[in-house]
Amino acid sequence: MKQDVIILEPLLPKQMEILEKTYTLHRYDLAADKNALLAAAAPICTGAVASGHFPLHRDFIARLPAVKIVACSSVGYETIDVNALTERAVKFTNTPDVLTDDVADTAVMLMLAARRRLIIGDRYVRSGDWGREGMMELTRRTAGSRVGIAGFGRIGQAIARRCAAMEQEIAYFGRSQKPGIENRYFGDLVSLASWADVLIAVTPGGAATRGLISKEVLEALGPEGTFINVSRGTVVDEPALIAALRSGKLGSAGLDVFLNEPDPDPAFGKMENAVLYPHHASGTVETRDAMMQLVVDNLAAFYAGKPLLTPVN
Ligand code: 8YV
Repeated sequence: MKQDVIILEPLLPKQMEILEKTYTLHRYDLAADKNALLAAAAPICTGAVASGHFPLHRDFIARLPAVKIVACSSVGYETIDVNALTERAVKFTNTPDVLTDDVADTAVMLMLAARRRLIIGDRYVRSGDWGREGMMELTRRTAGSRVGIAGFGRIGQAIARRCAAMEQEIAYFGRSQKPGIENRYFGDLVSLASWADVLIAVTPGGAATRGLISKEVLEALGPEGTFINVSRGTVVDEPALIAALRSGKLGSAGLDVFLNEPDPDPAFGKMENAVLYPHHASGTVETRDAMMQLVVDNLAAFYAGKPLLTPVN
């Protein structure tokens, strides 16, 4: 007897094909009348597929009384009320580890691109300015510079390993100092930003980190400093970031995430000192395949009564 699973956010085609063969799917994501689909699916769906962008709030969870497992296709899940799931003994899984390298690579890519003005340089060659104007403006060295990492979990530490290979001096900020970590710890972000040449935000999203990178932090990083965000748009005071970049109080930025995705503030598009990326840090064939497969494998483990691969609660 096939289990009934509601698809709130789809996976990639390869994994959707596996789900279609294994379960009876209820495609909330495709439904024209979502309320009607929810009403029909609610009594029978024991599983749900979501992503860290789907607003799976308490009231929505209450409309899925039969669900016992929610498998999420992202590592971040601040839009999902895990407490509400746990209160109902609903298991929840996400996709840690498989995207760590890609996100860490993206942070380094944005750091180098921002500090060495890669996009400006590319345009300088393509436009013929190089021939007309001569040498491009000098940029800033990254090797040997000081990098502060806000959020020192798996991704933060993977970034640190990459920065160490570039002989950067590394310090970190977090809720508390991590035992066994040799890197310098700062208990407050303004001090870390004052110390650093580069500040990389890689904390989780959500209410606890909203506006963590404040105007004061950005200005402490300063006119020669670089801010990198591979976390969530909510983590930084975005109006303050725009103002600091415009005024030159912050030197440059490399941004993979924004407050308003997929239509970020148009001010960013007018900036020469910001390198922009469309929330694509995990956007490789290999990583997205691994993330989607984790969703499939967690569901299979749950229904087989086996331990979940990547449980959150
Ligand atoms: C994307 C991410 O959200 O996993 C996360 O938390 O932010 C990214 O990996 C994910 O790839 C879905 O778009």
